[in-house]
Amino acid sequence: MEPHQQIDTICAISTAPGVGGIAVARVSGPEAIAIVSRIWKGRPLEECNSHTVHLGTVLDTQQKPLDQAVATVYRAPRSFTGDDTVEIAIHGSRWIQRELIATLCDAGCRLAEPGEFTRRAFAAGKMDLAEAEAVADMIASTSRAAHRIASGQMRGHYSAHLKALRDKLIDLAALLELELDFSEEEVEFASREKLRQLARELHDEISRLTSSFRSGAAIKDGVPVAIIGPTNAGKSSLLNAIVGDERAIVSSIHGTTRDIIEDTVEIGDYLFRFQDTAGLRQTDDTIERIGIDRSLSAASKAHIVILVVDLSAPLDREPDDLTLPEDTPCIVYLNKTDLVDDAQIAEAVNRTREQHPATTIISGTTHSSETIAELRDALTGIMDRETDSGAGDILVTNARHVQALTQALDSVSRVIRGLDANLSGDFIAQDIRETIHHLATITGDITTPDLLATIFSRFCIGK
Ligand SMILES: Nc1nc2c(ncn2[C@@H]2O[C@H](COP(=O)(O)OP(=O)(O)OP(=O)(O)O)[C@@H](O)[C@H]2O)c(=O)[nH]1
Ligand SMILES: [Mg+2]
Repeated sequence: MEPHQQIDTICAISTAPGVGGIAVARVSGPEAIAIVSRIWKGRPLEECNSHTVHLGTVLDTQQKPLDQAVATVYRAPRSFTGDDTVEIAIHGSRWIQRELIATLCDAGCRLAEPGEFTRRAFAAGKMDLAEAEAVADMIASTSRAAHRIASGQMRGHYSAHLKALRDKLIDLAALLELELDFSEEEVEFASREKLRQLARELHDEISRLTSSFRSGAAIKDGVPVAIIGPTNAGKSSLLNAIVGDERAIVSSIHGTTRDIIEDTVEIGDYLFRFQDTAGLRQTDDTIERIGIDRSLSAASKAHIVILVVDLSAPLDREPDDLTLPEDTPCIVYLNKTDLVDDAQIAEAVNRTREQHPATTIISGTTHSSETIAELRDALTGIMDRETDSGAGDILVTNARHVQALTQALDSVSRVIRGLDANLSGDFIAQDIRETIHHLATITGDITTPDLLATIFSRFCIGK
């Protein structure tokens, strides 16, 4: 944890840049109330209690009235940062905002750096690092699911989970010490078995957290869904129907789409990032070939793949290029049911089920809102199942955390190997300490100024 030593008072506009009905400037630090008082006409703020709101007038750089304003006073330590804080709500003109910040700086403030308010909250012990990072995720959240994960992390669910893991590791270390103490006696065998069991439990839990990153990152940034399949199957028609817009060119000419066309849509709790791709077929055309390579690459990177097949086109096998990624959920969509009879549909469904036993199969036409609704439900269903499996809401969304977890997994694997090989307790204790260390970097119990600078510089100014 950082030492809590605030020397100066900082200020920034905390609302979004630009014009708005109202803008809010935040002033925080030991001199916050004194500095705002210098530019404030109204009830003296020095006399005001914490958590009170006051109407008054703020002055400009020439000590003339700038705007009618509302000031909210928070006294240390009962504020976001832990220091005295005043939030000033003004009319949101760009000029008023600029002038207010200039006046505050003249009166003794310094302009805050990105994320500095949150960094001070962390330094004051108001939140740990994972919770502070969740503040940024919360601000960036674009769907109900992303918001749910971030708000759980902000309220400390994730940190509590990590702390429980650390406590177990400390137990493990304690058991090991016990074993060392009694190494001459019979107690050794029982402890080793217990140690092994505990280490395996920890390994499984850290491994589950590490692999939750695939879903966590997809939810945070928008779930990438690649729409692939042979030319003319109706991929672009499908994209347009799902997003409700003529986003991609549709034509009966094979090879119409040459490049990836992306659009995002919120469906249920999730934001999906759809990618319409160039149709797969044998070709000598250089540009088309590049497009097809991009389609295959999109499919390999996607979180979910929708394979579109034209039922009216004779096709009893998939394009040679296409091998569906094994661990990627796939929906096979049999399109253009309006052009074939029921027996043909049934036969195609059966054949697909044999080829891809684990996939969701949907048949229909891109003109039907029921088909589109069915596809949308299939997509949210896949995400619901992924987020429901495992330990509730706890999904890792942060690349820094997954890196630390991967290292923790490495060290805990060494603990298990050490126990299996009957290594001396000292060696094993070293690996346990390393595992604890890696977990501690996530919550910021162990940290460096460089790391903090990197994390908080990604925040916006005013947060
Ligand atoms: N009858 C019928 N035609 C459809 C359906 N969906 C798409 N089409 C038609 O199929 C043709 C190809 O549609 P596209 O959406 O351009 O196909 P694509 O898969 O994007 O094709 P490429 O970009 O060439 O790979 C167009 O003429 C569409 O109007 C459907 O459900 N029924
Ligand atoms: Mg197309």
